[in-house]
Amino acid sequence: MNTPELTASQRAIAKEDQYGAHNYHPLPVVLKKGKGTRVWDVEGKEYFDFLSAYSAVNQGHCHPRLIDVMQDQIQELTLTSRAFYNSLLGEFEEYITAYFGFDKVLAMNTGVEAVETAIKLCRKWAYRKKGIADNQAKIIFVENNFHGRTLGIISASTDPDSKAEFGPYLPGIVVIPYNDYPALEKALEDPNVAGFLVEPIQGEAGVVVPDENYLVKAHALCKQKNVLFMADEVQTGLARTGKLLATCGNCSCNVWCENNYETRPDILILGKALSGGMMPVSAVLADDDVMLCIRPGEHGSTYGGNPLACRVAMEALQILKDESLTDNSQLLGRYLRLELNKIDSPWIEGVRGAGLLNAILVNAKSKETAWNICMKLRDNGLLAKPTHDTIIRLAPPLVITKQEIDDCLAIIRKTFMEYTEE
Ligand code: IF1
Repeated sequence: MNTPELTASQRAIAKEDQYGAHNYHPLPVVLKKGKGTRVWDVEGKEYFDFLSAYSAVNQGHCHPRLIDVMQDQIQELTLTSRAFYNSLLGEFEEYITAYFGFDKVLAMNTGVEAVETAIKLCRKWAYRKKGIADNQAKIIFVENNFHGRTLGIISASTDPDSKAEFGPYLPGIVVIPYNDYPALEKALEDPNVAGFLVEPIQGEAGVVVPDENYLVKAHALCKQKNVLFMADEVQTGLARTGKLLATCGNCSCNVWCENNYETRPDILILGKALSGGMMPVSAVLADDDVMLCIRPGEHGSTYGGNPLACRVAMEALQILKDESLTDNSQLLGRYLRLELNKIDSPWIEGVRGAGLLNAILVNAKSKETAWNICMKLRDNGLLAKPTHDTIIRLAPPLVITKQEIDDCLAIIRKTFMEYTEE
């Protein structure tokens, strides 16, 4: 039915509401175009994107080099399945293993598939290498984790929205507090523990950065106890936190860092920006002693390792290097936090983050929720998504310039000043 009194945005929202499952609560803005750090809605209004599709478009929207390789590859070959070899998978595997310094990679599609792959790999290793009795392997997770939405991984969730009424859940999971070394020490006393899976910085929990020595100590303890340290860098990886990976040491990536890990994971999980927003591409990296525990026929995916994904992923990784996006993320992230901290607003309780993965903590006593502030930011031309009631995530594409950061700071200042005037 034609309802001419509605705007184009309202029509699009009504359609989703009528025909789509109600499994999301999006900010009311309907996007139809993106370029670099900007997106445009169906009415033509321009916004700075401060979510970057949850860090999937680190390279910026519709990066011309990604468009080029996609257009080229799409005319050549897109999918073979793994029933046959393809001419790009080996090339991609060589490229990404050298890039991150691991023996082997297993290509998947979405982030959560890569997480599930890591769990399966860890269990195989537990039975085939560590010698844990069949079906007894346990994996340690931390509270407030977010690793995706499959039944397997929500079994480790502590968020009722993600988990409740989807049971029964997967066994073999132990959940301990995050950033709590003694809790990990205690959990690792159990000889049936095979792995520890953690986000180096927690995303959905509200950009929670652990104490400086937590990951280093956790990593060392895992090594000592013969437990696999698995890093979910789906969101924190690929230059987002000002380093190539959040598990890297302090690297200055304009002098391209050669796998300078501080806490080198036994299993590294990547996704999101691995394709720069073009298509789902994820990967699990490990050395031979772990990766070769999975044998032919034991794991896979129709689309995993497809030639199009391989081309796009190599280009997406090469862009991080060529455009020094780790450096840009580190420098502009530091500058952004410095300037945000200068905003004198009773509504802001604090600012935290690493690189260009940041959050403003909204004063819980304020009468406005993070959601309402995000609505005002939207009106002023900046898109950010709240998490929980009091946290606003700020994560622009890493191709953002200093001038653009200044423009965005002006929008954020203006928005918070509007509150102070009320
Ligand atoms: C949604 C959050 C971000 C992730 C980590 C694995 C996955 C994710 C560390 C799974 C996915 C997403 C998915 C998105 C919302 C989002 C998110 F708010 F829920 F936590 F980014 F902050 N590991 N994160 O963050 O990857 O299977 O989705 O490709 O709508 O659920 P996926």
